[in-house]
Amino acid sequence: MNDYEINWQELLDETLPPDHRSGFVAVVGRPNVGKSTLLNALLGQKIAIVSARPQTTRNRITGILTTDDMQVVFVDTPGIHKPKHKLGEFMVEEALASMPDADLILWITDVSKAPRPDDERVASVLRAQALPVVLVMNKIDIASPEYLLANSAAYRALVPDAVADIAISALKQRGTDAILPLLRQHLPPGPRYFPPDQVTDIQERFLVAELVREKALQHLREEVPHALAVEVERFKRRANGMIYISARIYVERETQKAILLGKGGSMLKRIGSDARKEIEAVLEERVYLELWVKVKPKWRRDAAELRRLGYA
Ligand SMILES: Nc1nc2c(ncn2[C@@H]2O[C@H](COP(=O)(O)OP(=O)(O)OP(=O)(O)O)[C@@H](O)[C@H]2O)c(=O)[nH]1
Ligand SMILES: [Mg+2]
Repeated sequence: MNDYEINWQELLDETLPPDHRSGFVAVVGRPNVGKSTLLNALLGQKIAIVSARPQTTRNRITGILTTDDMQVVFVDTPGIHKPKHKLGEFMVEEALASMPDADLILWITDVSKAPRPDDERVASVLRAQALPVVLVMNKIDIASPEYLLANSAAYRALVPDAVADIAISALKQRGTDAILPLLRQHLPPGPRYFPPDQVTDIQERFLVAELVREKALQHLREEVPHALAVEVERFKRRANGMIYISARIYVERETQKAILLGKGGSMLKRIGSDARKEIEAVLEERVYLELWVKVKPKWRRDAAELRRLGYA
């Protein structure tokens, strides 16, 4: 570099305190333990959908938290489980792929329950790698005191080399304040990787599809939710200030389509209305949302379909 060139990176870094820390934090664990709930709580903003059903998250989702002296790039991941189809295999691969790039791993567990085989599966992956692990024992708000001690001891025993452990409730935001100081302690010195005002790298279209899927997950029962995929086909900002969105919901069977539609289309209407309200709140714009349902047999086992839907 010659004398006249400005090194912008150096200028930017100059404004950071000398002990600035940063890093990538993979948020991993078995399905349904509260990974996405915790990510949203830490960011103070909803970027990952949440539901009472296991296997809600299907992709890696980046959430960026910037303070004066630290930038944490969280990567929320699908729950690690024993996959039953190609979609499941993709999800588990997504979760595992978050680890080699990470500086630290947050292992989220549900301390209201004893470790399950999927927890043991996660723990064995964690023990086989050299990254610092922070054990997060979530859902203390529903953990009965008599089991809390035994369960937390059982989780600790699975990761004897963990650099720290902490008991929290992501839902009630209890204990969550202690997570950032812990991360600061264990993340390496480093620069900001993203502009300080950037919270995520997900696209609006993706978030919209996810919010539709979340509402469908919340309203539907039994096996239908897992067979759902949502594709945003049109996303247009109109001159009148409204966003026009058209999305297609895929299911695998006619019977699932019938359940999704409900009597006289009432179920789909409810899902659409809930989704529209939340999309409007998140995008802070008025939205017209149109939903369509299409049967696509066995799409979860079809490599080409999965690729098209962003699960590849
Ligand atoms: N009582 C209680 N429920 C919680 C807590 N954290 C999360 N939940 C609930 O647990 C369920 C699963 O939460 P998610 O955040 O979707 O869990 P996840 O680990 O991201 O799940 P997958 O994406 O399926 O792997 C939801 O019903 C949440 O409301 C908590 O601290 N206490
Ligand atoms: Mg999740």
